[in-house]
Amino acid sequence: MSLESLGWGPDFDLALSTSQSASNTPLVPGRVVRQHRGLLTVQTADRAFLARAAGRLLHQAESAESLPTIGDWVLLQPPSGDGEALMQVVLPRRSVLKRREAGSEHDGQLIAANVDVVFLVAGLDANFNPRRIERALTLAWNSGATPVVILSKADLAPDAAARVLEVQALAPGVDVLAVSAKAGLGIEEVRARLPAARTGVLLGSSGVGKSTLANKLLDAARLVTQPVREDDDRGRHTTTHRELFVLDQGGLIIDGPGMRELGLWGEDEKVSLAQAFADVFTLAEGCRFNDCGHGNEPGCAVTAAVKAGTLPEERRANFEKLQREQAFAARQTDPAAQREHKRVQRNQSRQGAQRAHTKRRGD
Ligand SMILES: Nc1nc2c(ncn2[C@@H]2O[C@H](COP(=O)(O)OP(=O)(O)OP(=O)(O)O)[C@@H](O)[C@H]2O)c(=O)[nH]1
Ligand SMILES: [Mg+2]
Ligand SMILES: [Zn+2]
Repeated sequence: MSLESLGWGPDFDLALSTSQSASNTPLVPGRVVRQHRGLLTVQTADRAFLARAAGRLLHQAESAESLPTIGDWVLLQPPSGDGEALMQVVLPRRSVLKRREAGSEHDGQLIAANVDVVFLVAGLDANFNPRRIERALTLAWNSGATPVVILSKADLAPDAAARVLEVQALAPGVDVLAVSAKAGLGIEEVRARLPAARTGVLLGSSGVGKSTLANKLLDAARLVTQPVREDDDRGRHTTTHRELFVLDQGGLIIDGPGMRELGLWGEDEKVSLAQAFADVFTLAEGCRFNDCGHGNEPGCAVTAAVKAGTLPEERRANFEKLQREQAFAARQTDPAAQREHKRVQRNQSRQGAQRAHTKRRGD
């Protein structure tokens, strides 16, 4: 198996020669193709190794985010006998997909590295929720990869075409595909986005059909799938590890467990929020005040668009919610933002008290 067939590109050549010359033991390049809890499998040109991070790599890591994850290119020191290989170097990533760790405001949890396309999968069944797609898009833009929305189980939706239009309105400039793995619909359109050496990752809640689609792309039932529960339509978290598969056509696809929540965090999201809500940002340029909250402010162009029916109210509300979430995340790390938040809160409670007072007087 050649490294090219695993997605190796010329951009890694330089990184490799630099890292090789800095090391005195001969290291072997390979890609992390399977991740089950802490256990990684690395595929090299010759064979697959079970691998763990070398002590040096663990010590040098600035955070968990610098440790190897699925899709990473690493340099290995092969074991002398049957043991595990040691990962000594993680090559610089072309892209990295991460989400906020549940319960933590700081650490991003890595989902995959060096992906070119993020397939956001949402089922066209009872669980269909465009708001969730909007959130996931922000995360995808932030990764450096290109998002593509897949509306799966299209065979269950008589109005699939209308849903596609609905999601297209939420995601300007993003491809939205109606797909049915069961009926074999839209599969070629997914395939077309994974030419040789390009890596895609399937992202979405448990039970939306990620593994079923991956199987279809692989043309073989190699991945475990399971029916969703009848009563609540929720999946069962069938897939418990992440794995990278090479398709016949040469593209690569990563399947993994479903995710309950795609948290947002950190400063970088400002960029992705601007991309995911480019239409709202453009409207906001027309607001009278620079710090317009797009609520009841006079001269607010966003509110005007909602009233005129050109911007759906839910989209405005979701934009506001994501902005709030982001501001919250920013406050966790930025003292100036914390002070500003306290100041605004104090003003608000003072105004609230004044209003209550005025009202009582008016009674
Ligand atoms: N009707 C219909 N059902 C589908 C389709 N694709 C998948 N399913 C069903 O949806 C259920 C869940 O599919 P999986 O592929 O296991 O879902 P998953 O996203 O991999 O779930 P996790 O591994 O738990 O994250 C299974 O019963 C599939 O048969 C489809 O195109 N149409
Ligand atoms: Mg699965
Ligand atoms: Zn405004």
